[in-house]
Amino acid sequence: NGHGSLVLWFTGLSGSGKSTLAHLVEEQLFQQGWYTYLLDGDNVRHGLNGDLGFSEADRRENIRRVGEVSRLFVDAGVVVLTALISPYREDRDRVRALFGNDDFIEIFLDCPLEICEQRDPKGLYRKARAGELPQFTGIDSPYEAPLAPEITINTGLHGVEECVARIISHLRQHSAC
Ligand code: GGZ
Repeated sequence: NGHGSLVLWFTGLSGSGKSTLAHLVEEQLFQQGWYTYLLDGDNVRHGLNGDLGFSEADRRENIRRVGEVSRLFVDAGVVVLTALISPYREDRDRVRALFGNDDFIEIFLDCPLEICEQRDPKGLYRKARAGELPQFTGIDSPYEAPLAPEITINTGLHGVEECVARIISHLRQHSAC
């Protein structure tokens, strides 16, 4: 698009680092002078998507809405960062289709389930394993890894600062931001 705004679409399991990395990347882009906005699954689910749960249909609607909202922000010239599990490939690809070729950057946080589960910052995996949290992604609900994401980072192997640097460097190389 004309003003250089775009979407950085983070996808990955719970605990893979989406919110953490999206926050830090946003900070850097903001310091570089971009208007930025972070749509975090956790927050969006309290307001806009407060009516949605974690069934397949609700997750798909969650992604669809955040995709449409992202488009509005990009139209307004904002760099949008989204941090949603977004487990279904088809839904992510449908969002991608809302944007120009260079305006949608899918960032796959490829972190082994075992590591996400070890981190378990909110104790959700433990609950899911105990059967207290049904339909938990990676346990009894699917996650479909992207086939051709613009960026893949194994957040189990690299520290936070290195992950941020890799994303920023990709954007520079593609003179995206
Ligand atoms: C996955 C769940 C679930 C279930 C609650 N499955 O790590 P978190 O806690 O802070 O982030 C997760 C968040 C996932 O919401 P999303 O909107 O990103 O999901 S999706 O894209 O699939 O629509 C997790 C918490 O909500 N959470 N129950 N059953 N994550």
